[in-house]
Amino acid sequence: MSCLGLGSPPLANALEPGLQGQTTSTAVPPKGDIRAAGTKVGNYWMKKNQAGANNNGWDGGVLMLGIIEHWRQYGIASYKDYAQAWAQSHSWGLLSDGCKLTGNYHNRMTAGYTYLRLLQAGSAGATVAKVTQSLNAQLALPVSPEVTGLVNHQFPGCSSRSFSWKAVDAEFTALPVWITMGKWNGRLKYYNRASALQSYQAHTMGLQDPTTKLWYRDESYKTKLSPNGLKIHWGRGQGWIAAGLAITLTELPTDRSEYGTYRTRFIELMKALRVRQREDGFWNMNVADPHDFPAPETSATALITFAMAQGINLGILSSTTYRPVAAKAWNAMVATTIRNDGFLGYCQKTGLEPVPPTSSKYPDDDSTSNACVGVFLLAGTAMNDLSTKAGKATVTRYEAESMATTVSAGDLQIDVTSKYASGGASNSATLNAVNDQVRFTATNVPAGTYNLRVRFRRSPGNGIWQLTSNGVETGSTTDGYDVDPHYAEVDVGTVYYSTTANRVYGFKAVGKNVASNGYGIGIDCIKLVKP
Ligand SMILES: [Ca+2]
Repeated sequence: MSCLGLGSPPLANALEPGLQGQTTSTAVPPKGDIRAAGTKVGNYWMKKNQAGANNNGWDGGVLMLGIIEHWRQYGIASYKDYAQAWAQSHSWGLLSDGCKLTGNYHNRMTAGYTYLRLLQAGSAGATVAKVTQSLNAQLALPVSPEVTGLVNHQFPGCSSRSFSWKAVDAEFTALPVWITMGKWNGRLKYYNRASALQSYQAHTMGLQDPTTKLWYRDESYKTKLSPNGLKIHWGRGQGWIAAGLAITLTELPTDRSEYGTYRTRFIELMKALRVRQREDGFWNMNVADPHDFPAPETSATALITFAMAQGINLGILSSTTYRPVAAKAWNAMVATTIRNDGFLGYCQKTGLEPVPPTSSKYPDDDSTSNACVGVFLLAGTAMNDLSTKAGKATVTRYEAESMATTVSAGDLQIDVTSKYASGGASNSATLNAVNDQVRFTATNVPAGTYNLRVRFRRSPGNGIWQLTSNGVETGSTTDGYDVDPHYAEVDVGTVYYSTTANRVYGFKAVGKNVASNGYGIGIDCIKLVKP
């Protein structure tokens, strides 16, 4: 620590403060950055989990869908090898419950997607025979229990009753398998069944809310309410159907008669989700209630990000309208949810509705899952296609824990370690009043034009701060409060430094959220980005 006042470097020209807003960046990163983020997450999972240790049920299937799409996008051999070893370990089969129609439940079909991709890629021993058997067994039923509403149908040979499409999850765990298998072998019956199943969910079961166009997780949620008395539209549930529709619209021939219906439902849902994105870029566990346990939630956000980016890529969604939304969501996930070693956190674990902080399934910093990794990888593939910039951004980081630091009189500052912090640590200032501040000196910052970003900590005791650069207010204010502690990144805007010099970055408390316990400020690093 040292004192401020290391000479008087020239003032930064903070250009157009507030133009982009004190928020997560809405710019799509270069392809290299998108690939790197996905690969970091995927590599960590593969290093920690042997391929065969992943199940072939719905969650293992969703993981592998992301793994195989990451391979299809980038051609990184280890991803294909991993998927193939997993498929071989399960003998290219679907999870069985001991019933003859193995894999007839919607959530036991998902693995078929990756098996098909491996077969199409010429992987040794690849087969979709068991997937085909399952699909045909479902088609061969004299009366489809799904379409007739005969819920809890007991399939021949099964020990228990089941109804495969009672939840919106099926729109992702099963729909892409029906569609891609139909396309691969030209079986129009698969297309027809898929279309009938979704229409059944939309209309007969009434899972698509006619007013908001958001979807209920299952029929029971049509009457349930959040703790605040609002509707419950589960974030990941929206993600399941959004992403399932995006894959369907990618794969289904556009001259199919039901294409327009899928397209309409997709656009309706995307419109509803766009206006419900949080200020920080995430979607909530309950998108219909911003105060229903508002943790950052990676799985919902990744699925919706994928769907939105793919909708733009397909020319279905307006790039002008949706591109900044998808980019903001992606940037929020990258800023908040990836630990330094590649662990992907803030994932709501297996569930069916928003959960409170007391739940072991609450999305916090040590909460990850196989399926969450899968959908994050999937989001990356669509974002990569959306990006028009090759290469990587050049980012110079000035770590708060490494810079000379001062605080206002009577206040405290300390460096704290965190696996999520850039450089493994960040600075935490305990301030007790408005106008208190913490200041960091970056030495010999090269002259140039930069996008200035600040990685900071949100926590229950943090206040609202204003950045100053060499004493000049830069950008607008940022609220450091959140009930769920996590790191985030704010895009301050463009700065121009005419000379190479030391820069003093000050963070001044200007107020606090009514819910906050204090005026604290947590700074991780200053990032100067050259796109
Ligand atoms: Ca740091």
